[in-house]
Amino acid sequence: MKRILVVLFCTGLLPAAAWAAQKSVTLDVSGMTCPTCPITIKKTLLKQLGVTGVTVHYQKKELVVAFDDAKTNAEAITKSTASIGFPSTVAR
Ligand SMILES: [Cu+2]
Repeated sequence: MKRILVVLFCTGLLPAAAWAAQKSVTLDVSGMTCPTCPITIKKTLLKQLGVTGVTVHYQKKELVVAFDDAKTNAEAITKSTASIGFPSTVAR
């Protein structure tokens, strides 16, 4: 009986793992006022679980954040930038 439960548990998890995908989100960060701001933001985000890459477009005050959607999401990323003083919104 125990064995059957384990098998069900494992097969239940497999599809989620297989579908975990790299996604990216573009964020407007109007608070980036000098060239060192993005460096701070980038450092913080790259320490966050699931974030795999950060590209900064300082001129446009935009960040493109690549992440693993099984581990994090756009909301967690915007919260993270806000926690260090850079509120951000998802760009449309
Ligand atoms: Cu700055």
